Amino acid sequence: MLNIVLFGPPGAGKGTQSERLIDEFGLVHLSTGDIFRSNIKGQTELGKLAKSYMDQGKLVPDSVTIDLLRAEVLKHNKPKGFIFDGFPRTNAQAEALDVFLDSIDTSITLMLSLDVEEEELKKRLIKRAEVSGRADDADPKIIDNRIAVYHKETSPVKSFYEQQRKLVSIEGMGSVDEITARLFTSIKSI
Ligand code: B4P
Repeated sequence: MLNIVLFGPPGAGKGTQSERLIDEFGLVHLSTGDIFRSNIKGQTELGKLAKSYMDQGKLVPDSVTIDLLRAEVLKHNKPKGFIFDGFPRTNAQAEALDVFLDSIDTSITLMLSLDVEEEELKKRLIKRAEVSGRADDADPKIIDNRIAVYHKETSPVKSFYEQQRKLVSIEGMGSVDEITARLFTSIKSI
């Protein structure tokens, strides 16, 4: 199986690039952010809980997120592989993902980490707020908080995969097509 963690700060282009990767490589796209947003829309209990964190720019608790991810993976019968978009976001999530994938006889193939300058991230998120209606994109203070949470809780996940020699950093500045081409090159050179 080809299992890719697509990683990066908020607004790095994880969702945007995931769409291109699933088309090219026939992978299943699992975005924890998308799953939470669809639960918020459906007004489920999970959605209400997730919203209370997301609207403040905080991470949804690990226990909830890890259980959700496991259940989503198990919904797919004999997939070619997965793109994990926005997961893992903490070392605890990364460790739990390794243990879980091992239990189903697979593992992460590589982590592709998108590097984008902070000013560019903010610009992209503010622009997306105009069309997305996402509360977490609309307020610069919440965006700042999401970026701070990324630096404190999420960026250490890179070292987790670096120790396993699975980390590949990708220049995330430039046009969507340019970044897609860089990602394709990395995956095809495995
Ligand atoms: P996510 O849904 O993962 O959202 P994101 O990090 O904001 O966005 P992404 O990087 O996918 O950006 P996109 O491609 O859309 O998370 C939202 C929230 O959910 C989190 O803050 C957290 O609360 C919660 N959550 C999710 N997963 C969790 C987990 N595992 N544990 C705990 N909590 C979790 O790009 C952004 C914008 O930029 C788009 O408008 C796009 O069009 C534009 N763009 C993309 N590439 C561009 C380029 N090259 N040039 C110009 N614009 C570009």
